[in-house]
This record gives sequence, C-alpha cells and structure tokens, in this order.
Amino acid sequence: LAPTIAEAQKFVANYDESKIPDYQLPDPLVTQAGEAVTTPEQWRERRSVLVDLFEKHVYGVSPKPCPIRHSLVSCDENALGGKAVRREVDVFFGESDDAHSMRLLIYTPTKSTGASAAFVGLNFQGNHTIDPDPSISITESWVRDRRDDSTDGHRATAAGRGVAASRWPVETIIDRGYSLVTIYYGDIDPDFDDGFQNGIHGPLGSQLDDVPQVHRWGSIAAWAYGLSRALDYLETDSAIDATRVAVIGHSRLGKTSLWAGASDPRFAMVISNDSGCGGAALSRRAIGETIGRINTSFPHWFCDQYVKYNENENACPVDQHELLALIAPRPLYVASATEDQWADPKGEFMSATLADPVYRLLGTDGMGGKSLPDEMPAADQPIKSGRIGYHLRTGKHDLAKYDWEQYLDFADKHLTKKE
Ligand code: GTR
Repeated sequence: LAPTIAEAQKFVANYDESKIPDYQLPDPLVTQAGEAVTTPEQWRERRSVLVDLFEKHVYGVSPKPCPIRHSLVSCDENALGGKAVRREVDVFFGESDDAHSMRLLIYTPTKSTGASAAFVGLNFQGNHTIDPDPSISITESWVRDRRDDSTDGHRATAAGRGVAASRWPVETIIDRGYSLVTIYYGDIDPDFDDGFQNGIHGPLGSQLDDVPQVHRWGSIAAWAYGLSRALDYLETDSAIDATRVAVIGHSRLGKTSLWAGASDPRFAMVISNDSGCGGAALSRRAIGETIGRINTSFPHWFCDQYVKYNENENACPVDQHELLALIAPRPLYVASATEDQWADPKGEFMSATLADPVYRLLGTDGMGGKSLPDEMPAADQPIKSGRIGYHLRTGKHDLAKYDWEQYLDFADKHLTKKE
C-alpha cells in the first residue's frame, strides 16, 4: 500500500551529511556482553548470535529448508547461436503434487569443460524480460501493473520480452565461461503486502507457528529462501558447480542477495548492486531512505519487529555492516551509483570498510592493501584487489554493463577452479 500523505510527510528524506543524527555503531567484533572477539572460533559464536539478531529484528525467521523436487520444462541446446544451452526448470517447494513452484531460467556455456561457476540472481519482471528470445516462457505469476504494454493488469505480456535485457548481459556472461541462473522473484513471493499469505509464505508459513508473529519472515527473507532452494537444485545439476555460485541482486533484490549470502554460507560469492537501506547501507546514518520510510512504503519486506526502529535506528541491536561481516571470509562485492543518493553510497562504502576487520580476523586481505582507504574512491575507480570489492559507478540506480564487468573480473579472481 502506498503511504498516506501524512505518513509520507513524516519521512522527508535528509540528504545533508551535517544533519546526520549522532549514532554509535555496534562492533561486529564485540559481543553483546562487551567482550572482544579475537579468534576465528570466537567469531563463529559471535556470528551465530548476529544471524539470530538479523532474523529476529530485521528480515524475520524463515522455515527450515523444505525438500525440493524439480522438472525440466524446456531445453534449447542451440541458444545464443550455439554458445549456450538454455533450460527452464521448475523447482517445487515440497514434494506434494500441489507444491508451490518457481521457474529457473538457466544458461550454461556449451564450450565449458565440466561444470561451470554460475551467477544466480532474481529478476524483477519475469524471465522473459531478461532476453528477447521468444522461446522463453512468459511468467504466469502476479506482476506489478506497469501501465504499459508489457503488462495487462497483473499479468505479463509478450510485449515485455527482453525489456530488462540491459541488466542481464547473457552473452557476455557465457563468453566469460559462466552460467547464468535467473528466477522471477514474484514466483517466490508476490511483491505486495497481503499479511504474508501468498507465495511461499502461505504453504510454508505454518512451520513458524512457534515463532512470535513479529519475528516471522518478510518478503526479503522469502526471496532469499527461494535462492537457497535454487541452490539446492543446482547441487543436483551436473552442468553447474554449486560450490562456485555467486548470488547477485539489484536494489531490493540486492538486499535479498545479501541476506541469502549471509544466511546460506554455501553461496561462494555475494554481490550487492545498489542495495541501499536494509541492504548494504548503514541504517544509523539515516540519510536518503530510512528504516521508517522503507517500512512505510514496503511493510512486507522486513519482519514486523523492524518497525520498532522507525526513527529509532540506534535501538536496533545490529546495523548493516554486520550483515556484510556475516559473509566473511567469502568474496563480497558492494556497488553504488553516483545518482543513487536514496541508497546512500557513502553508507554502503562505510559498511564495506567496517566489515573488513572480520575478513582480516579470518585470515583474508579484506578490502586489500595494508590499511583501509581513508576516503571513498572516486567514481568508476573500483577497489577490487581484496576479498571485499567496492565501486561507485557514474550514473543512475540500475544494474549496468559497467557493474557486470567488475563482477565478472571479481569472479575470475575468486571463483576460478583451483586445480
Ligand atoms: C525503492 C526502494 C528501495 C529499493 C528500490 C528497488 O522504491 O525505496 O529500497 O529497493 O525500490 O528495489 O528498486
């Protein structure tokens, strides 16, 4: 539901650094009891406490993994002029005949010898929008009414084929030797507030009966749960090496890829593209989009407990740099865009630097180099020599070719098979 005028007026966005309220960040390397975490063993304990806090206060508790089954829907061995095999695979959340399902669109390079590393990411408008190929099935799930010819009310139409192609450079990904797996996020959970009933919330939600309502999973957690079940399927797919899967997402789906990567350590690399508030950006800076604002515009994304931190960020037991730290020591890439102040690029960069000590404690080089950069890098000057990558791209809130170029380089560095 759109915020009422009175609600929206309450949340006038601040973009002025000098008006950031005083705040104190929790330290990922200090326990709730105030003790320093100085060894990898102590971090493991601290990590599980932090996961629990993020579940209860931010994204909500998800059900235990359900068993999955799958069925092949289509296969084109000659996609992209013979460079790729394109498949559609339905993955079902549960073994029953009427289990809810999501459709995976999978491209694997034909020339690959053995299983390839892969990028897995959710898309906003349907698998058919990521490439104009007319044989990709049009999603039958609920879609946002775009009031153009790509939708007819809440149904997707053929006119939407390829409209999101600029965000999904399939051929480049294949040429670089990677597979691409994408899923329409609305297959998992439709993106509107219905009291957590539709999508997988309905059929799987009953498993959360013993979890207080305020701590139950919101939509971001449901989408992340879907990504983990996709990974369960990929573990059975011989064309893909499930130990070398990068999870990627833009914006709300960047928040989702971060939570998927933090909550499921099987993701070998995590990419946050312009994820902003509730993603990579520090909430306590309260600049651009804030917790109060996001909970008002999107009451279904987070758990109900998160509302307690509207205009009250300091009371939240965690902040988003600790979410990034949960991904350590796995490679993590955070990207921002100059014209995306709503997502607070500086807060995203600071978060990445604040996760660095955890990466170093675990024996990696963190952001690379001996010490952290004092300042944010200039636009289009990526930092990508260490385990934590960062760039500020010139331009708008989008997933662009430039972003993918950096991610592919980063993957070359970290996801190449060790012989
Ligand atoms: C915006 C929202 C952001 C971001 C974005 C998106 O309306 O305020 O947090 O998630 O949507 O997903 O495109």
